[in-house]
Amino acid sequence: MSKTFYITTAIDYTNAAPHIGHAYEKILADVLVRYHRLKGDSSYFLTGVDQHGQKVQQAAAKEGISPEEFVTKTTAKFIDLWEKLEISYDGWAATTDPLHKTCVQKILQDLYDRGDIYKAKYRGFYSVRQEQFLTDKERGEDGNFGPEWGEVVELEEENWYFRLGNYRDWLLQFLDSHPGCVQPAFRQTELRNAAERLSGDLSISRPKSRLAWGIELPFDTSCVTYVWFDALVNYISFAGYLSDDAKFRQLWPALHVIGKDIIIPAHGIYWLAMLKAMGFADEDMPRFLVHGYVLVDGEKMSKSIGNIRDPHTFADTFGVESLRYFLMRDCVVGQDMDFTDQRLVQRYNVDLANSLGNLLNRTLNMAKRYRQGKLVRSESAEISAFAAQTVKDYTAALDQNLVHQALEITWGLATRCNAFVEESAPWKLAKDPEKAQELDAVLYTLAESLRILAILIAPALPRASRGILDQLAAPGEITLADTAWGGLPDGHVLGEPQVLFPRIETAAE
Ligand code: ME8
Repeated sequence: MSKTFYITTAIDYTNAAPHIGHAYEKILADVLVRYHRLKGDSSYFLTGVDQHGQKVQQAAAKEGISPEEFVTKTTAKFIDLWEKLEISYDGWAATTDPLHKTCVQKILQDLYDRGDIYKAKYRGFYSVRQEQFLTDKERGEDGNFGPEWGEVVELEEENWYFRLGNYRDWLLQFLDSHPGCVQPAFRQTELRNAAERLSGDLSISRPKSRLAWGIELPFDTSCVTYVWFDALVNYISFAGYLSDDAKFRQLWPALHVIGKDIIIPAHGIYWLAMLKAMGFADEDMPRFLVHGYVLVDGEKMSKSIGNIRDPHTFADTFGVESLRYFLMRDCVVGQDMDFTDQRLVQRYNVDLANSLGNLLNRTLNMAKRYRQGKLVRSESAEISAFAAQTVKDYTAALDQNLVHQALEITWGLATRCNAFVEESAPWKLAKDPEKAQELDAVLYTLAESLRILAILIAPALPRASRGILDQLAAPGEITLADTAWGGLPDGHVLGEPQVLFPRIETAAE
């Protein structure tokens, strides 16, 4: 059996409700996994929630409820949203799951037994309000810790450390010999630079006196595991590591889809070093697809600015697929995008309502009017060649995870077909009995192009894809191979035209 395409996303903190940035990442991974399914690859999509840690403990305390109760409540919000947005995950990684906890503890015990974890005293500045040690990075321009940290005291604490520094040389050698391990390439360069500066080890424990909400260390019950050490393990614990060897061998290694803020140091340094320490070979290291940020009106979303966007609102106002389409089409994979309501509506109206929606509607209506919906097989060689090239370019883009590019290429075909309608003017051909064959060719070409378009949009817009295939009365079970020209047989009767993407009329429009 060939290897499975195993794709994961970051697991979201459950200290607050999901926002549009979380939605972007999950939709991106969803489109990629749906593409692989369309190709017929065996695939597995893991997503989930990061339920432990100080942020959750604090948020729960604020509401006066237990962390368990709090995470159950917030986790439900993520699950609800993913259902609404049709995120088709196969596995759900929630870090309070006993399977995960056991795996984290086994890994810790093993690293401890091998001498990769040791105890040491740490003395440093500690923010009582934020409940965290501060480093020089947190100092303001005047060299002091700013008022946002509240009371800062010098504190000595005993903690457990992972010998991260021992893996620096290996990491550099690994990154140098594996170009393409991090996409886009400039992120790999940044990671390499950070690895070069790496010094010191990683504190992987927190005393329960300060943080009780976490996975207990197997060799010291007075401490819990540092939340990142716990969270990163989800990618393997939920893939069968140390519990289901056959599953793990089938899945691993993964493609990790993550945001730009968590490649350095969490994934690119801690995670790779952890895997190396656990004995993973170089060829079993994961790959990373690092996406940018969704900005709102040019700004980072934050509670203090009050510009956090709730994906439910967009999905309810404009429809799930307009949101999926906008995020995937407008965000160049790897770069930031600016999210504005106006651009969402514009994208929808121009690409979905006008270009694709109109093409579908015109084609079905003309076929109905001139031929009672019945097709005669013949075609424009130019358009069928254009469609074949589109499929080729689309595949090349998606094989490199470039979803925005694949959509742009797909809409190239829709645009070409709309122009073809104008050029061939079926309404004129219909008036001339001598042009009957020409008219048949135009109608078949358009219907067949629409069938191919429906397949190409399936990963990003599964509902619209089904809707188009339905209206064409074409088979709903599709694979990428079905994009070969000629799927609609001679004499095929198309279905009834319906408006798939009604225009969104807003004051701004
Ligand atoms: O970092 N635009 O969780 P998180 C795009 N629990 N992506 C964004 C974003 C934005 N505005 N804001 C956040 C964590 N993200 C950890 C991960 S993985 C073992 C543990 C992305 O809820 C962010 O980059 O803060 C990350 O990939 C994901 O959302 C979860 O962020």
